Amino acid sequence: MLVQKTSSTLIDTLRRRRQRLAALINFPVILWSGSSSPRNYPANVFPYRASSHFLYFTGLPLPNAAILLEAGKLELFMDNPKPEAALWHGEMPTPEEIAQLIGADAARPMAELDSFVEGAATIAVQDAATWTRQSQILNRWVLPQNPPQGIDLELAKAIISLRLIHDADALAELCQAATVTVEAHKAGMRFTMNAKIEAEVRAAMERVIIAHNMTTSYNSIVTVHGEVLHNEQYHHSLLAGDLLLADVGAETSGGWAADVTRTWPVSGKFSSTQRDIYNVVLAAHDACIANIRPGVEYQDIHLLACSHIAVGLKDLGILRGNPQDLVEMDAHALFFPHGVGHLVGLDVHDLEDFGDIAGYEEGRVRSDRFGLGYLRLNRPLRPGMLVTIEPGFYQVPAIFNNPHLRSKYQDVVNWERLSLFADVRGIRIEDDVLVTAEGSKVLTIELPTDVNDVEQLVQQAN
Ligand SMILES: [Mn+2]
Repeated sequence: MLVQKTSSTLIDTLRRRRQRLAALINFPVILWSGSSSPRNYPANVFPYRASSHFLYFTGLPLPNAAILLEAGKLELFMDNPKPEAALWHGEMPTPEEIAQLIGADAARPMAELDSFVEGAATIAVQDAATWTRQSQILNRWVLPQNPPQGIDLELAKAIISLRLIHDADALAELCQAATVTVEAHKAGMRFTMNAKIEAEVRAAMERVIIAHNMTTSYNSIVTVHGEVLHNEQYHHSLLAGDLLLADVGAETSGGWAADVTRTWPVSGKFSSTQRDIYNVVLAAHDACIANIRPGVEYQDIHLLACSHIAVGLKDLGILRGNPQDLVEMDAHALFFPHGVGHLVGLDVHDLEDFGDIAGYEEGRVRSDRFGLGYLRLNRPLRPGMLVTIEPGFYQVPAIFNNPHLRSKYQDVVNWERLSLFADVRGIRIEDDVLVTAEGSKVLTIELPTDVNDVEQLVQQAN
């Protein structure tokens, strides 16, 4: 069977989602699922991932399908599989059977979609075959790189307002992704002392995810070069003095993501310099989480992390001056250049297909400050939002060797003192935090952050 059976509660959830959408807009919506992209010839394809907006309203990763949403109704457009497909792919459910699984009001062949496009809004799907088809059938450009306009923008804002706040079904899936991700990280820690290169630890972690019939929600980062923020190489040897940074998250079959980072010593024991910096990052992480509650500005959470980093690095003798002044001049960003986190949901950087429309409250734009420009979320927090908290410390050569930055911050950094911390190239500690009515709930709380607990897990080598 192509698709797993859906539960009756999911059908209710899907109905509620489209009724809530209908309450926000007064025009029809057509959402395409997307199609798989070929590698070297049409039948050898990259792993297929349905569009998240399609998944939100159908719960199923159907390829080559579209849905019409109008006044709370759902119609599925999908062709019967070609008769010869059964040879390669097995018996497939009919569109009518799939329509029943997702509580759709009708199933129609794709060719009929043409007669429903009048006045319909849509959202561009990333794969070229699909956005080309969207543009043809709607007779206007629908391009993933263009910000939505007109009714497409109205639709985007309506969907953002729904997807920002997770319902019970979404939360159940997000918790599953978080639980499996925690297990994957524990497996990675326990395997490290047996591993010779990064790839072996990655395999131990992804094994857990794959064994739960999940996928990774983004390309795993498992590296002894944590200072390369999006390092996707796994060939480096693990040496006794190294820290290993692992940013690995699971995605459920319904598409819901987790995003977690831990940093641990390859030897099972942090050096004193590694421990000192780790505890600075951990203090920032803990303070941010302790302050998450409805109404708090996410940018203030980010600035709280910055100020903990500044205080901690000043206490270690790495930064000089008044911590508040250091944050105001963005000196913390020499070591913590990215934002403290982002939205998580059906995507790991949830809703970022709309640029900053989702991440930034209406009327706000990105700052051009060195210490704020990479902040991906700038809204007051509301119950039901899921965000990451992921402060870090990195020694990035591209930053330290930048002549402009080097001269601007020449006097506030004790470079000689910093050189004693050469065995700390990159540390990040990242958890997934749900905003609740009372405050917050850390979905990944079962994964230790404390140095002694982390060391103990690594030392449990199997
Ligand atoms: Mn993240």
